[in-house]
Amino acid sequence: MIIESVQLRELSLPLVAPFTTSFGTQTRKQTYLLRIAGTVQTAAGAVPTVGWGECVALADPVYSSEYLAGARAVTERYLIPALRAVQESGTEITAETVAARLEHFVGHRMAKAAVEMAVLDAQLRAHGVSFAEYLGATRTAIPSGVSVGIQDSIEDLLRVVGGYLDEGYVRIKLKIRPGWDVEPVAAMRRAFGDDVPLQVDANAAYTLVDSRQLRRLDEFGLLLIEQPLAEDDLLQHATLATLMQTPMCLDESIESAKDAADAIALGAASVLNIKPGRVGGYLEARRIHDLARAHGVAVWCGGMLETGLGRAANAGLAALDGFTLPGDVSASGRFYAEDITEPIVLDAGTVAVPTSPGLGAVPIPEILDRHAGPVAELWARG
Ligand code: OSB
Ligand code: MG
Repeated sequence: MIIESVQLRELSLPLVAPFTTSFGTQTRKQTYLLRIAGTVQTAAGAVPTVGWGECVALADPVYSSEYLAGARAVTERYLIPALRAVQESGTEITAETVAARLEHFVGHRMAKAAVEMAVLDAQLRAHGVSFAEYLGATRTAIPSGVSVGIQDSIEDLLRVVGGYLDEGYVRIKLKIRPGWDVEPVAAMRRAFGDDVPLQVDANAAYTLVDSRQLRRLDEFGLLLIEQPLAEDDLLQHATLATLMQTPMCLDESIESAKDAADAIALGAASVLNIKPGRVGGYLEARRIHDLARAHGVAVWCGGMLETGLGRAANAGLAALDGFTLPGDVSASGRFYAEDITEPIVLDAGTVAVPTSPGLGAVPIPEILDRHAGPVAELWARG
């Protein structure tokens, strides 16, 4: 495409309830959106287009080293100027080349992913192609799971989970940490039976020394345990996987297809959580899906409390064949009383895969204005 402008706008949305994980409690979703405008050459001529990207970095560097203000800074100072230099040298920017053009900047995958997402959205809109179609997905709806934060009491947990099951969510993921692991899982099984698809996510809160405690989870027939150990503990995850029956799943440890290949080769994971932002974008996410599928490793789509924009895009990705487990792509209402797009809804335990061009969602201007800050021009029309 020929890029004419790039704008950035910060956004802060209240959560319907606090969300607690082993690394902290969130009461608001803070993010920024990128809006990239330009033209794309198609068979019908030059088509004006707009694309949206959403950054999944959390406000603080507690899930990964990235954090929102850092992602914004690297985007303003390095990523957008680098793309501008490429275009001004006479080379066209395409969604498929964004990652390569930014590769010399180390890390900052969530920041890069937001840029690629916006270019891809703009490009696909101009061509009239949906995200799912572009990625090669064929499913029209995806089963929807829900990630349940750490609660103040078992009683609260059972009430919250009961509500989600009543809404129709087909899989429950419990956040765990030392002191909140076997007891809530056992209570879940007592209250709702052994047939509810159930998994746990530790967000790197344990060490191998805790393996005896973690093994106690084996008796509950969990689908998987997600990221019990630290980000860089691939080898230790491989060891833990031999000590437990519960399938080992990695989230934080996987930042690229290369990481996924290493994890599979080491036996550190038999399941992967794929989050497009964490791995630098939807194109790398698809490569990880393809790699895992070739190895017979199941994948599912994780979430980062995305707004309707990221949620719509995730639904497109999760429609690929290899996403054989329900993901954390839940309805907008799971986190937000008011989403910035038309809300993503739950229908008989599934979320529809958007079919309109691009991501399949756009911000609603009046709602965005209520929750967003001023527009920053990162690449002004000129
Ligand atoms: O580990 O999957 C995680 C949210 C923020 C950071 C990390 C994680 C999560 C979730 C929520 O579990 C997933 C969602 O968006 O529903
Ligand atoms: Mg996780």
